[in-house]
Amino acid sequence: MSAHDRWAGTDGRLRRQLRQPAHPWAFAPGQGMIQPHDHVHMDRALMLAERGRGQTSPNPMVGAVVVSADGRLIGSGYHEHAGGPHAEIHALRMAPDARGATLYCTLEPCCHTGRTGPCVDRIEAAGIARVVAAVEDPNPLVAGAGFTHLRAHGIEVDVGLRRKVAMVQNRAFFTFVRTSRPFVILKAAMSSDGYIAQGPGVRTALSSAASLRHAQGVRAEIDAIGVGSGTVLVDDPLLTAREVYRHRPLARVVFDRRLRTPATARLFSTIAHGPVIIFTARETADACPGRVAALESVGASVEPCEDLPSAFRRLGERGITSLLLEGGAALHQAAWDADLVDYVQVYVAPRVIGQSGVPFLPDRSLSLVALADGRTTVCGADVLMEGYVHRVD
Ligand code: AOF
Ligand code: ZN
Repeated sequence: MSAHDRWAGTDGRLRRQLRQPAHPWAFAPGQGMIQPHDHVHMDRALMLAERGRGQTSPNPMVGAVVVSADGRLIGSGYHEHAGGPHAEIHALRMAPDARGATLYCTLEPCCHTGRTGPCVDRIEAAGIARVVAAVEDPNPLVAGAGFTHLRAHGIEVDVGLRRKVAMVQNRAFFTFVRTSRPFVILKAAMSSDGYIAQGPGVRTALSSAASLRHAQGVRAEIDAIGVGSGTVLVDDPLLTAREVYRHRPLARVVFDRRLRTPATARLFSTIAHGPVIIFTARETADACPGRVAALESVGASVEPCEDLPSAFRRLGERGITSLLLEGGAALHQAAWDADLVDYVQVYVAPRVIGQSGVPFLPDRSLSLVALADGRTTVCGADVLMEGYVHRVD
């Protein structure tokens, strides 16, 4: 095996990702030239978009900035929550006279009527002369038609400035719109010799307080947390976002083919935090109507389902754009084998468990150092290693 093959993982998956050709929307300037100040204004729009993090699902985070012909910032805004005004509208409302101005936006302006009207009409009516957008909207109702509309009305359009940053910012939205399933983060806590528990069914606390706090931060912005029934039986987790700000409901999903989840699980004491969805095999649901009824009586929604891909699609139909897969080992392996993992987050603890432990992804087709755009972060005594399996950009 060559050094490159070792670096890129053993199953070719990451290699395929990294060898993808440049995206056709890699920077495409319009009639004008991109100037240094364009980057500054787009960065401001990206920062504004960030204020919507965790609040806008299933819609994207979007920021917008209006700059007058003589270079003054005359409007800015961001998308605050799904169903509310789009970022462009907030920014234009702040700028009563935007004739001849440039609008910077982190996503292509929309040209359709959804819960709100088309932004392109408002942009045109405001007399905007130029639009600089980071990236095309993958929504099939838009998908380049917003740019076409603007150009057809004499507005100069530049696309692709900070494209990658904008796509990563909205990685859940891009994955959700393109694949009709959520962006999936596989999360695990692992010993330094590669084990996630001391033995099957043994509750093993590995993470430092700093790692636990970091993980709560992820829970604050995700749409759903997923676990296997084994994790419910062994850990009896609450699966809530704690000590972080979270306004929206958090969906909790149990993958439970055999319907082993007890109606007495602590999870059902937290229904006020968000729905609990239990995916089970159709045969199990048919054979055990009493168990289904017991789970439904404590607030669960029991959904018969063929396999993991169809369960993930069902979550997409519910508008769940991101899913944090917390374990256990069987669920991680199933998602990995079905090529449904987009991003991996592993908190590596300075502890050795030894060969009697439960290994993390035992087929060893995942090499943490081969993850794309990989990052390491110190979390107390632990090191968080994370990166992409499927890049969005
Ligand atoms: C947003 N915020 O700032 C922009 C969006 O249902 P609607 O009318 O809010 O439309 C949602 C779609 O509009 C969304 O999926 C995306 O394609 C486009 N742009 N959406 O929520 C915004 N600019
Ligand atoms: Zn819009």
